[in-house]
Amino acid sequence: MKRCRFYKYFWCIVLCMACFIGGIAIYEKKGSMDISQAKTVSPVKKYGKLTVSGTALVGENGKKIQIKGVSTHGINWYPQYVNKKTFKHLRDSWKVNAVRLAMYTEEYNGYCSGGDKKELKKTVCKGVDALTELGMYAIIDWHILSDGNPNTHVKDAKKFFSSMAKKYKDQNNVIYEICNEPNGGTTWSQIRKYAKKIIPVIRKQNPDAIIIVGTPSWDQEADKAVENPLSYDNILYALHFYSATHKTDLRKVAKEALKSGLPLFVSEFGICDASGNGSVDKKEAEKWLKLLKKYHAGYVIWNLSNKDESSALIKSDCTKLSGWTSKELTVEGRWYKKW
Ligand code: IDC
Repeated sequence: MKRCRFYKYFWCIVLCMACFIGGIAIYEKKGSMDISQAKTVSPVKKYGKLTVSGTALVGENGKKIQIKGVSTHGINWYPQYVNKKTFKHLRDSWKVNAVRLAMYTEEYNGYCSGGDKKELKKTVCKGVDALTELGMYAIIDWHILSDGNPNTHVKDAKKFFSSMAKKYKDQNNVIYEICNEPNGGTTWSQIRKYAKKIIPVIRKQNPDAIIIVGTPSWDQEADKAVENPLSYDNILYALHFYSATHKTDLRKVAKEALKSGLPLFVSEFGICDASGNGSVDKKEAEKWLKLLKKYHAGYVIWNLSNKDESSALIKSDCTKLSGWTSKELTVEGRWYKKW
């Protein structure tokens, strides 16, 4: 009789233990599923349409998002990197949430200097469509440089942005950068004049689109925009730095602008010198990124190519378009991925 009761308790205890262990296993499995599922939630799925609020971008979920992106080199010269597999690798392995599609306007094969307009537009659209499928933000960059003053090609710009905005008017992931780096003495009032022509063209299609506007002297005079900002919502003002050249002085301009509440956006930066080449300065770059983090201001690194220059992310002897090992990345590439 006693022996019988002992067995009854024994099996009861075994059953309880089995339930307990099984419960833990199910809980852990569920937990790990949640983690892996969280990984596959794309940036656009999570944040949706963005609006500018103070110095930050805010998603539909009410949360701030800091754009951490990669810029292509000129798609006029390196179109091979504009594809879904490359961008997917950047999203999943580098945790990049945006890609800037840089289209030169005046340089060799530029959109306004003899380049194949149809082909260039096709490449931009291929990039936007790939990013849309991946749930990433797309920045369409009208990459003026040697043209200096954006008014030089204002007619072309109007047509280009009108057709892009028409095509993407119902999308929540497209950001328009209307002039890369005004330079050559172009004043803020000339940039404003240009912006007032282009912004309405985009906003006619998409009334709340996020638009990035360049500032004088290669996007370094944010103070001019602080003095006389544009009277539109959802505008970001560009500031560019190359950390081996631009240090405390330019950072002071950025800091003052951010402190005053100007929504700055670093649509291009490098950790080398302003030529896109030369030695790198990681320490200065980290000081920059810490400042930007404090204000939730986004940044995009230059450049996605294997050109033989320090600002390229991929080594020149590597022709792979994704899945780069750290040995196949340049110093800048390795640093950014790690950061
Ligand atoms: C550089 C490229 C280089 C190319 C040159 C064309 O890295 O390969 O030959 O443009 O003129 C910028 C510009 C960006 C520059 C980059 C580096 O926006 O187009 O790219 N830079 O010089 N502003 C500051 C630096």
